[in-house]
Amino acid sequence: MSNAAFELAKERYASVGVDVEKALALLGKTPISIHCWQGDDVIGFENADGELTGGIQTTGNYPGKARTPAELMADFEKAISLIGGVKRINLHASYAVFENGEKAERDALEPKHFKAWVDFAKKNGLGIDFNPTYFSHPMVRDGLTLSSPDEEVRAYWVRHGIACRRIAAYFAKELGTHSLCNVWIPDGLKDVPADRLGPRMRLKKSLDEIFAEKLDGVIDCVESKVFGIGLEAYTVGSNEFYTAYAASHPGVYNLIDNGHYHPSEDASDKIPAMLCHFDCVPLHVTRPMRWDSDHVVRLNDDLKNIATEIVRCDGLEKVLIGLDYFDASINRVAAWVCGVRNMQKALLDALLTPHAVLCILQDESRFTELMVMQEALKTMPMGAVWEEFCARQNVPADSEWLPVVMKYEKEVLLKRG
Ligand code: RNT
Ligand code: ZN
Repeated sequence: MSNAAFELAKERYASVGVDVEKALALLGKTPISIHCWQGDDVIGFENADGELTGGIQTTGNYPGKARTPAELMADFEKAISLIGGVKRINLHASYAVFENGEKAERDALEPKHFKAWVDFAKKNGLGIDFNPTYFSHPMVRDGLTLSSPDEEVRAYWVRHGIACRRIAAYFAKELGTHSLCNVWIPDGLKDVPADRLGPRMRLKKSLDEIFAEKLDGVIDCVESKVFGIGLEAYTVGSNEFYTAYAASHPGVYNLIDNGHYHPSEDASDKIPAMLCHFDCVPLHVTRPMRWDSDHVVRLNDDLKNIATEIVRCDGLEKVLIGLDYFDASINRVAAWVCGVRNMQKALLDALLTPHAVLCILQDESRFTELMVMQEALKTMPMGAVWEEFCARQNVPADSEWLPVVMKYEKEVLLKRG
């Protein structure tokens, strides 16, 4: 059955040179990697009352957070049933599933501790991305891991990194798709350092040790940050440090988390800059807000700019889109669904933009026409195309998915202790 609003929208887009069917097809096959950690406030399964440390924080006490692998998997399945397109799951090492009371230290994790996730991924048709967990752990001493001057600490975390890359290789092999393996460490200092070089040289050495082994299917990346809570003065893994590291180590990429830069910087502009030099640009898409870098992704200008760069730089296959936010003050399933759908809407909006036409206006210095056309495009009927996307993907429209989540909250989430 044809939808009249969609048919009209299609004609309007055709009039500015946009092929709506092509946009829908591209959106439908663009994978979004969904972070598991929104479901339980970044706690993981190592101990029930685990505490989140490492310069990141969740705030809020909304009821119903997942406490076990079974609960997190059920919640994730509920979320992805409301999201169209191709989905992946992004796991952290702290989400290892130990069976029969068996436990393993982080530096001794093995693929078998993630078999439950592989089964889950196969059942749901997901690829898996991975992150070693260098926070919320007693071996993080004085806020340091891979850059620690204490050789026992540094070596422990190097072993963790090596173990995690092998787990990522296992995901890639089992699931027949790459596994992005992302190093983010909290290492930094609260107050004015006496030495900024030493920690960075130690981090460089640690990374060289971690990345020494060649592993099929693993895409390695490093994630910088400008500061963390309690680590305001100095971050060892800064943007320049990691960008230069990635540029000088083929096979290692620089992950851009748009919440990790100075607030007035437009992180979207990093995408074309990186694409000049790298064949892959991994992203953590989030929403920074003042001092916090992890609010639920909304369809705002920052997000639209990111999607625009991905699309107009022909980056849909090169930019690996992952989300990274955690809000404990609202329904966590809704947080997932809302953020992922917003990412997709931003991509759709970018796919419905006649970039080639705009580009000619720029190159011919026709800046008045460029501005007027950019503004006119803002009121094009993207919503009707989005509704059509949801219908074709068999997921609810915007006005229909929240009741499904609320029913789940009543029947499942609120019954958790
Ligand atoms: C922290 C980084 C990092 C984490 C996740 C949990 O500032 O953004 O990516 O959010 O690994
Ligand atoms: Zn991140």
